[in-house]
Amino acid sequence: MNSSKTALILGSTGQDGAHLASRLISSGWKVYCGFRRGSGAKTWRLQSLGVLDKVQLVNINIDEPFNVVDALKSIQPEHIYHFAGESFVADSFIHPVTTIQANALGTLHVLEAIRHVVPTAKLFFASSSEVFGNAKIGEMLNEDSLLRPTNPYGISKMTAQQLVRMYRETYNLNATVGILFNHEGPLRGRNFVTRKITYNIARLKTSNGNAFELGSLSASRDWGSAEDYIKGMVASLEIEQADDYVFATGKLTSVREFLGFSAKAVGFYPVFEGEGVSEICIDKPTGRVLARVSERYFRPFDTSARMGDASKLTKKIQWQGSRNVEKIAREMVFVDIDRIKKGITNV
Ligand code: GDR
Repeated sequence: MNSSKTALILGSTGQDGAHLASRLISSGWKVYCGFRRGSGAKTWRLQSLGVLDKVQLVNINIDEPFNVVDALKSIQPEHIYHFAGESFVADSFIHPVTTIQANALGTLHVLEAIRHVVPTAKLFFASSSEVFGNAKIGEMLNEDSLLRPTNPYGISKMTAQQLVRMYRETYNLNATVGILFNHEGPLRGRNFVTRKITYNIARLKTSNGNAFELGSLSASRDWGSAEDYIKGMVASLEIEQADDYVFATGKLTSVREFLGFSAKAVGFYPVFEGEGVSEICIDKPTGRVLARVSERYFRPFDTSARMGDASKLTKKIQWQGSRNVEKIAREMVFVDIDRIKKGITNV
């Protein structure tokens, strides 16, 4: 038990923050959950994991440098996990300035505050596979791969992770970078494609509702489990020396396949007909249309399929995922069915 240790999670109201808070609480940490004013209502994730009354909620806006300084002075955390900022890639085309400000400048504020207030604290910074942009087909991406982001979100994360490295090398901060490939679970927001699919499949299974719309069904991602990745993040901060680590499964799955897994899990028999924007997903025995493609969800420029090589992390902490993508889809769709049955519609 680490009963005397204190952790601060910046950006604690999202999927990762909630899983992390739960994990740290169960290991005896005192946990401060930073959230931005306005996201106060989004404590449903912490609540659903049963930790809302076990953590200390603290209003921290990383856009305000002195706000971060004051928070670190009063909390004096030993471990800091930085998840705060913008996380929806598609929106970053619409809000490029906000994205760069929140993710790049916000991270700089966090680094400066750590350097001045708690220079011996350990930092975990959640970066993204979007820093790699369009990799070559079949390339396994690791910590040394070329960074060539193709959207404002990827550029903001690349800038932030380079700042973290610089502070590690220049000021000797114990700052670790996690380059996280997509990671999913029932606490995902509905704007991300996996949860959009499992929520809608659950809705269609439990009602006579209409088909839902998706963007490109051929888009592929290296999808892992959020809970598995959180386990790896906590373990990576137990390593004495800070470093960079890729978190990935090394396997690609298309949106079409993820839809298929989710639909099959609840007893549909999904088949795909048509091509491009005319493609539809049908439940074969009933002919019911489950999903359609709509140009509305196409991105100005979608990042190509990328796979990560997590062997560095695996070697260091014997880390490995416990769920494959089919299992993740199944778990998510059944949680969504359960929520609908209980009348929980606002998550
Ligand atoms: P991503 O996740 O952009 O990879 O970023 P998202 O789930 O939004 O998209 C994954 C892929 O699915 C395609 N797609 C759709 N996406 C959404 N959101 N909605 C749709 O209807 C839809 N149809 C097809 C997308 O084009 C894309 O190819 C996630 C986030 O968690 C980031 O914060 C994180 O850094 C990266 O993963 C790694």
